[in-house]
Amino acid sequence: MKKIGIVMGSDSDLHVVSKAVDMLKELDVPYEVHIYSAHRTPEEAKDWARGARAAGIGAIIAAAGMAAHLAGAIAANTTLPVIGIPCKGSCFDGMDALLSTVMMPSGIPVATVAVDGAKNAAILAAEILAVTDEELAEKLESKRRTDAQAVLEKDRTIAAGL
Ligand code: RP5
Repeated sequence: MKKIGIVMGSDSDLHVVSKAVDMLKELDVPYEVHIYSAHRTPEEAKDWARGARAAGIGAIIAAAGMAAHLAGAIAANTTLPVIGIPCKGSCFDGMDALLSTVMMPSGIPVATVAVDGAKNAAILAAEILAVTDEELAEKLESKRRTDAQAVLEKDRTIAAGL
């Protein structure tokens, strides 16, 4: 199976990214994790993105906050699908990172999830791999069924109790 490449701009993003790691673990999807910054270590970020396909990576998750150019800088250096997670920082409720991640120029796409939306980033990355992996596709279907059951159980509880 291809693996997911996860990169974050700083270890201060780890509390967000760990939710993506947890989701990939739950789905038994292999991954590798790095800290590279679009601004502080631009050469290392570029080199990793350029080597990602040859390293067996099938999709990339890139998380960053503030002037969050990491996902775009990675996407500029690979044609693998890149999923951006804008991370909420101390200002602007993450709007700075959201706009920096989502507003990509035509030709270099970044599939941007919600601010701090690490779990969805992992699910989307798994869905990309599942296009050619029936077993993973079935795991994703099963998770949908389980999640739906959890909602219906809450519905039964609230309907009975109010
Ligand atoms: C971004 O700047 C990082 O992704 C992080 O969200 C933010 C702050 O980084 P630190 O100053 O905490 O290392 O590049």
